[in-house]
Amino acid sequence: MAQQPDQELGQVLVVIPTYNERDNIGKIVKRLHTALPDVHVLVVDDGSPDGTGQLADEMAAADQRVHVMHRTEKAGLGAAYVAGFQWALEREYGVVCEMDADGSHAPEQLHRLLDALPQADLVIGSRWVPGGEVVNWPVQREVLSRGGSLYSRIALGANIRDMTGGFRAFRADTLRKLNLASVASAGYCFQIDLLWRTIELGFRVREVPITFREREYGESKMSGNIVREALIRVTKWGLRRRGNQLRELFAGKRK
Ligand SMILES: Nc1nc2c(ncn2[C@@H]2O[C@H](COP(=O)(O)OP(=O)(O)O)[C@@H](O)[C@H]2O)c(=O)[nH]1
Ligand SMILES: [Mg+2]
Repeated sequence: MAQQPDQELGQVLVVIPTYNERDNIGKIVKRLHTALPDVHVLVVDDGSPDGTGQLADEMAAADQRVHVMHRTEKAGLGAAYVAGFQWALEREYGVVCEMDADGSHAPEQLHRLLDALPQADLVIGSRWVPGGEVVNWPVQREVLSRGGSLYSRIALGANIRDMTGGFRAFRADTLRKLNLASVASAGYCFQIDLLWRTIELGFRVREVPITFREREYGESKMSGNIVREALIRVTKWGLRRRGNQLRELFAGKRK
């Protein structure tokens, strides 16, 4: 099993956003460091009322590989990741990963993503490619996830199966080009937003199969507002893309 993707790519940081994940955060970081002892972790906590932030502070005090960012209020997964990525890009990390705190993404499979990164600029841990799977997920969540990916694929014309997955490895140099300061997607739409920016800039995106497992402890933060945000934004991006295609077509005809 690879410790690092490639010495050339540099130090790996895994950003873990948390909101009320007290029962999960210790376990997940322990599993991560058992699988990949050299990676660093940044927990981005939005002032969890259940004390996740304090627990993360205790973990950081005992382990130099663990860092914590405290934010004052629950502002969505997207905002937490943007802040975490900016923190990473101000430091010497060569690879920046996304992973949920709740155990849905297996740290033992992170090496699959890292192993593929030498041939890519972004690697997505994918539920919907051959070899990928979901375990214990309620059927309505599977329908929502598959449907969301399919709709986004058609609207954006992107050849990616799992557009909404949150188990990812970016080269830091890819993230630097994505204009993170302009990302306004708050919820899970953030995942589509970043992927779309990456594709539009012509970066290489690869999917590797993962097993996604529904959480055992704590609660999902998925909501109707999050779904609506994604639907509206993806539709807007898709229409803009079609508009650009039409403009190019007419410009070509006039020549
Ligand atoms: N910092 C922060 N983390 C969040 C927020 N919403 C969700 N998360 C974290 O994002 C990850 C995925 O969220 P989860 O609720 O499990 O979503 P689901 O897997 O789609 O049901 C977990 O680690 C959550 O704690 C938020 O508003 N702020
Ligand atoms: Mg989850």
